[in-house]
Amino acid sequence: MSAWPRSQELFRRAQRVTPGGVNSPARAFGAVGGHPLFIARGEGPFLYDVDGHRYLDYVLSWGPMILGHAHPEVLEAIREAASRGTSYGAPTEAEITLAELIIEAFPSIEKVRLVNSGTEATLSALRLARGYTGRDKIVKFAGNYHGHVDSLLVAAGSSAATLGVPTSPGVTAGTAQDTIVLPYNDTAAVEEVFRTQGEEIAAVIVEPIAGNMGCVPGSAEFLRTLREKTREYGALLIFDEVMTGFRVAYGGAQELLGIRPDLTTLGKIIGGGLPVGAYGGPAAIMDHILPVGKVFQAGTLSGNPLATAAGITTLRILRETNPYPQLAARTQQLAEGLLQAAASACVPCQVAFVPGMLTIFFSERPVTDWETAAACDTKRFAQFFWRMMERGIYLPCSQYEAMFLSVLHSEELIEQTIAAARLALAGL
Ligand code: KE4
Repeated sequence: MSAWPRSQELFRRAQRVTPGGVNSPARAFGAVGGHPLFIARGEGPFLYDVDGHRYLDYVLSWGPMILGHAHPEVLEAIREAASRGTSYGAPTEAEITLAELIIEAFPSIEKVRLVNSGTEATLSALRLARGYTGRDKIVKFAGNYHGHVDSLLVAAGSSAATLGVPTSPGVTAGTAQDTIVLPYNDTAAVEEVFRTQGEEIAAVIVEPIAGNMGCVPGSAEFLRTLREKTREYGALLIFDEVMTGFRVAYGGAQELLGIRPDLTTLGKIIGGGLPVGAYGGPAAIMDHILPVGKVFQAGTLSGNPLATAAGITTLRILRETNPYPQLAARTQQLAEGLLQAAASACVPCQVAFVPGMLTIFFSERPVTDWETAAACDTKRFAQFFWRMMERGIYLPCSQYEAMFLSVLHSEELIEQTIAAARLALAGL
């Protein structure tokens, strides 16, 4: 008898009308077995499923809910905006305010264009880089995921990797031929590709701190080389900070790393749980976008009043409360506790973490790229996943995803998580 009869029933119904019963494969539980849990509501750091169970949420909508679910001020901002209508297809002051908050947080950004998802942000940034440089080739890294952009669905991470289609059918050879895929953190490979093809490269797009093969930080040497080689050969460096923007620091990974990319893509947190993406950079590059320049990009609901209200409120709270030192401390507390629990259970694990993001890898060796991530014991991960779920801890349903903390993941809740992990890892 399933502990989740209502979810089971809803999943059967969902599968009749939507491929796999989900609107994103990341939610499919494909790598852990069983069926997805259907959620009734979220509140603070908790999710409540349709069968009445409560979970401490380490997915947080895959990153956006850094303030926790149903934050009263965010909800009030959405309600107030909605009372004046939901979309006008015309400019509003809120779009300026959200852009100003992003520009203030990211010194590398002078102008920003709001879109509706991280995918739209990365596909737009790529088109801009190609239009600006007049070149075709793009460099990306195995295990990095930048949304479902044709030219980037080559050796992609996240649910593409989880479900075994890192290179998707439907991406034409013509598209893929302009995408060069290198190993992440492989400085020599970067130097070689620029030595041989540098003049043809429009841009390098990278997750400066990868979250889509699990949490794998880029090494200082790797990222510095990307910055140097792109500058030397006139290619643009795109930091995909859809996940890390306003998460690892208010100014994202580039604030932590002290590296200024040419373009930055954002999403998730800047929408406060509503659909928002953004791409930005120096005016000299961004002004190549129509209607100032000739590179086309458009969107019916880009910068819509509800999403900008939620995003503005979220960013203002983050700016005013500066929760990042606390997030860093809580993430470290969890990392240390998980490592100790794994050692006590004699389960070989690695734990990688940065403020607000963490992954426990079931691996004998450190995970530094897709090759080492793919070698993890995903069966053990699946067992751990369900043992934690049964103890009320909701983890991302893949070894190739990161756990996220909210500002409401308290010391006490972290201790409860560690205690659950001790039991879940025992005898694994
Ligand atoms: P969206 O189109 O899903 O808003 O953003 C795509 C994207 C771009 N860049 C990075 C670094 C990302 O992490 C993402 C999306 N992240 C995944 C989770 N790893 C979203 C979850 C999902 O696909 O359902």
